[in-house]
Amino acid sequence: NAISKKLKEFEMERGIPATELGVKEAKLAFAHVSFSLVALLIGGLCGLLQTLVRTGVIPEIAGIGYYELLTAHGLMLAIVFTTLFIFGLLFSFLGQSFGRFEEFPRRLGWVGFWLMMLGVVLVTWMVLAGEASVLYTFYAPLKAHPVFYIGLVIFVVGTWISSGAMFRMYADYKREHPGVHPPLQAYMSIMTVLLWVVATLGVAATILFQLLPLSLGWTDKVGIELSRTLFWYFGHPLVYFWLLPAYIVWYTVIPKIVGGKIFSDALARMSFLLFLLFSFPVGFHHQLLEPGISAFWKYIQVVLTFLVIIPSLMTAFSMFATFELAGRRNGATGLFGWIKKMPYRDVRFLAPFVGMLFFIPAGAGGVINASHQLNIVVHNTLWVTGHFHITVGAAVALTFFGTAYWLVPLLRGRTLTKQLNRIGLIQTATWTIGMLFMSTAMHISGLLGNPRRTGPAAYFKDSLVADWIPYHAAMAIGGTILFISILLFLFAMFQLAFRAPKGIEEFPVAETEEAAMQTPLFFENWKLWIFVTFALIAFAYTVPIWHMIENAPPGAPGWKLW
Ligand code: HAS
Ligand code: CU
Repeated sequence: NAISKKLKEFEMERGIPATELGVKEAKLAFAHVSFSLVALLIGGLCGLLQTLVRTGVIPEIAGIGYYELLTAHGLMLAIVFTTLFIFGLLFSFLGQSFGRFEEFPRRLGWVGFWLMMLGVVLVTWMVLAGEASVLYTFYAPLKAHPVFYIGLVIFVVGTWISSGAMFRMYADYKREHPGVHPPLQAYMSIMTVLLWVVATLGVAATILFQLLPLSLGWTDKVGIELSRTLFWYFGHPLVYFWLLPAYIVWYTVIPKIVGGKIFSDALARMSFLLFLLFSFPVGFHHQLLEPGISAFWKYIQVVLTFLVIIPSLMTAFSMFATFELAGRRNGATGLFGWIKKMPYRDVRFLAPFVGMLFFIPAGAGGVINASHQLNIVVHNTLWVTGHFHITVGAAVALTFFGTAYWLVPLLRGRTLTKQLNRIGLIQTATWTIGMLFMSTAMHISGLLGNPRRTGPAAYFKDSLVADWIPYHAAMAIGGTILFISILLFLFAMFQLAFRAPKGIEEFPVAETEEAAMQTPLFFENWKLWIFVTFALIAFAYTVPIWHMIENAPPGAPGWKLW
């Protein structure tokens, strides 16, 4: 047809593929991205409905109340939307880096995709049927239907198979190019999936050995502290699994869009390496207020938490450097002259940039959370909900939105038009306003003691907590604006996938600045880094987990609270 003919001509002319991504690779990536958008729609709708139910604007319908909606909201957005979008994006990065995939890894990619879909269907079915109102953390001793856990396992196995496909491609490239650094985007993508695979070992352990047997009735008690510890061993690196793909875009795509270069290849690789090393031994910062873990081990993991902030600070530094150098190339002067030179009218830049702005207070909030004394004030309040809506819900989500505006047309052989770019700008603005309303209200009312994950309660009318009511109104308003933003986004994506004019969208990848130093080859020493990663995990977890098992209370029966 016309488009492939045009592509062919283009390829002939330049002697290279029109885009490094072949048609088959694009199909695989688009399958992931398009289903991630379905999850975004369902998850966003459930988010809006749970706010309205909690605020008392609407009643629960057909037995689907606050906890069912909140569970679906969390799972659909935090797990399904993110993971599918990320795998689609990483397959695109690998296609761009390595060219066409071999038949075998591409097949694996499809097997992984379909297993993920099967897992999602089982999990969603159970949640909507009211069999698994356990929220996205499915904490013990809450007990869901076995099919819920089986769905989760199938989903995770799917991701492992897709990750295997990626490892295979990376290894093939390294074998064929000895002594060379694989492209930066490929290195970062592999680091991201490696982080995911190591992290999911923990959650797989608690599901397979604790929660599923409990749910099937094979055991009648569950060790709560151990289960939560295995969950957070996964749960913290999970947040970096969301963040790192956004960072790949910040490091490698944004410089191109602002007309600059990647500040430093070595710095970028090193920050990702540090994420691998320090993402795992920090899960206790989610359990600071739980008994059964000694203060010493909490302290150790808090120190390590402060270490894992460093690669984010490196990223901030690198972004400022990129912006300033690009600005100066375009004639900016002075310390802040670059601010006037950025392409704010390009959604591919604006959305991720607003995400970066959100990430400044979001990161500061994380540092507050990690400080034990302050955690006592904020733990289990809406403050934490505010924190993760400006991390994953703003910094990461906005980056993914901005990315989708070039990725979706690229995968579909179409181009981003002026009008759709303008819709993108409006959509970014609505997301920003909605999120400002919602997350500010969450942070403040959290400080006033407003608990998270608590259904509509009669005590709201109590004069003691009447202060919270205006904040709930602000959250409902913010949530509504956010949902409108999602609808705008999905409209634009539909147009970009099926209606926009055909053509070749550029895959924006920046070049690197003239390097002050060469990237050291030991960054490629995977055996060493995986060893150090597991050594740090063993250091931070062996003794406290041993204490948990040795001093374990008899265990708790599973509970179904709904
Ligand atoms: Fe967090 C709870 C600590 C980062 C997500 N976090 C959560 C939960 C989620 C989450 C989902 O220590 C709730 C889990 C649950 O359901 O219970 N978090 C941290 C720390 C960081 C952090 C120390 N979190 C994230 C990221 C997330 C995320 C990233 C998702 C993507 N978090 C915690 C703690 C808790 C917690 C406790 C438990 C709370 C409790 O009690 O339950 C750090 O990684 C943050 C480092 C980030 C920075 C910011 C760097 C800034 C950059 C932007 C530069 C801007 C530019 C633009 C260049 C230091 C890179 C400039 C332009 C101009 C014009 C100025
Ligand atoms: Cu964490």
